Amino acid sequence: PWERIAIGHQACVLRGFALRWESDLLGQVQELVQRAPFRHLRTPGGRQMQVAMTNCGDFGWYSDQRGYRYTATDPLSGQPWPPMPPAFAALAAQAAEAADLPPFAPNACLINRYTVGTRLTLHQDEGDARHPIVSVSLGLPAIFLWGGDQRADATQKLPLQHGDVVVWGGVDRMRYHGVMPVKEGASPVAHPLLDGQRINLTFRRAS
Ligand code: MD5
Ligand code: FE
Repeated sequence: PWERIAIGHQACVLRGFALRWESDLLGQVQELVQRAPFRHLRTPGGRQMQVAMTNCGDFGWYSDQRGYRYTATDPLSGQPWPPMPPAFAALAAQAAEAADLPPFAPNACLINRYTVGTRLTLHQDEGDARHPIVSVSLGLPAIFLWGGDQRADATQKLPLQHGDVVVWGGVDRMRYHGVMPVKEGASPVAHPLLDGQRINLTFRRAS
């Protein structure tokens, strides 16, 4: 029981799409963060990010004073990022299919953690725009800011809830976007990982 809502030419929200994977996703994230803990990365400008991050898959998104890039190993441990759990890859592939996009096999999954008050300022994602991005929202709701191809373009506010999946492809892939400060609230499901937090999984193809 999920619903598809078009939000652009090649972007859509799949409301509730991740709910049937809920317990699998939460269990896997909890295991992953034991091997590769959440941490606050630094932007190339030297600022510590409010959102805490970790990764799984062949490549992980990383940022420090030297710039941002995808790495095959976790700089914190020197070990490869934990493998992407099969349930993650399956969810991302099925979401792309539900969005009528070509087969999508992500090799990078960025895991973002937002506590109350945390926001993500307007930015543009780099990367291979031939491949879509699939993003999964878990825990506290958030308001996603969706802009245009220029930073100064007007933004739309898009509420995202626990279990929602958004797919961005093609012409919509390089639009500016961000997340408004996450508000306090009761998590829609009782789980230690979601206590006062929003978790976002972002699936990409890195080279
Ligand atoms: C989040 N994360 O909710 C979002 C979900 C990030 C990030 O933005 O960079 O980790 S992914 C939202 C996204 C990705 C690619 C394109 C567009 C939005 N878009 O064109 O709007 O933590
Ligand atoms: Fe982004």
